[in-house]
Amino acid sequence: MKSWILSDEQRWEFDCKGFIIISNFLELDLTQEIAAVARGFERPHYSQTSCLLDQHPIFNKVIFHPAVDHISGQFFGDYRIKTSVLVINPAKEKRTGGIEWPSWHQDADHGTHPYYQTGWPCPLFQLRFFMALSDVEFAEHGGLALYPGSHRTKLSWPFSHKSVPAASEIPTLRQGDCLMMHQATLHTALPNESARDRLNIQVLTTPVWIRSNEAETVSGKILNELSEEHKNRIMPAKW
Ligand SMILES: O=C(O)CCC(=O)C(=O)O
Repeated sequence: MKSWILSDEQRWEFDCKGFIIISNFLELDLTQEIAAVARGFERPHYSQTSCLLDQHPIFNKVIFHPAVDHISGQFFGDYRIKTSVLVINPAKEKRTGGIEWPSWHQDADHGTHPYYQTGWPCPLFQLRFFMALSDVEFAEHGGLALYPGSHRTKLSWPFSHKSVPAASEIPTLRQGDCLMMHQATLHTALPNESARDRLNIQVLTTPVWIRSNEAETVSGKILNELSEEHKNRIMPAKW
C-alpha cells in the first residue's frame, strides 16, 4: 500500500503556513463517485452537511481513507475522527441566499469553544483535510482564502473580517487534491461568482482526548457495521 507520510519539506511548509496542498490525494474515480452522490445533497444555497457516516456508505471510503490515516498518525500517533463535512457552494445563478462572505475565522471545538484561546502559539488540536470534489482555479469559483502563518499569531490581525487582504492565499485545487489545515489558521470561504458549483468533502482528525462529533451522532446500526479498527477511530473500545 502507498505510504502518505509527509516529507520534512511538507511538514516545514505546514508548520510555517498552517496549511499545505497535497495533490492527487483521493483517487479520481473515487472523487467522481463521491461527487455524484454529493449532488443529492445540493440546496439552492451554500450548505454544510456534517457527520457523514450515517448519510451514505460511500463516505466511509473517504473518512477511513489511507491518506487521512497515515498523515493523522504521523501528527498525533493514535487519533480519532472528529467529524466529516460535505460543503456545497452552488454556482451564482442557482443561489438564492445564504451566508455572507468573506467571514474570516479560526476553527472551534463543536463550533463553541475556540481552540485558539487555549495557548499561544496555538498547539495542533485538529487536522482538517479539505478534499476537492470540483476544480477550483480562480477566486471567483468560491473556494477558500487562508492567511499564511496566522495559526502562530495572537488574536489580532490587521484587516477587516470582510476583506480579502493581499497577503492571503487562495489555493488552486484539482478534483481529488487536498488542502490540509491547522485549526488555528485564519480562513474564509469566498462567494462563488462563477457558473461552476464548488464541492468539497472534509475529514477532521484530533488527538484521542478530544470529543468526537461523529461518535456522538453515529447510529448504533452503522457503528456495528464498522470493522473494529474503524470503530476505534470513532470511539475507543473502553472510555
Ligand atoms: O466552505 C468551505 O469549504 C469551508 C468553510 C469554512 O471556513 C468552515 O467551515 O470553517
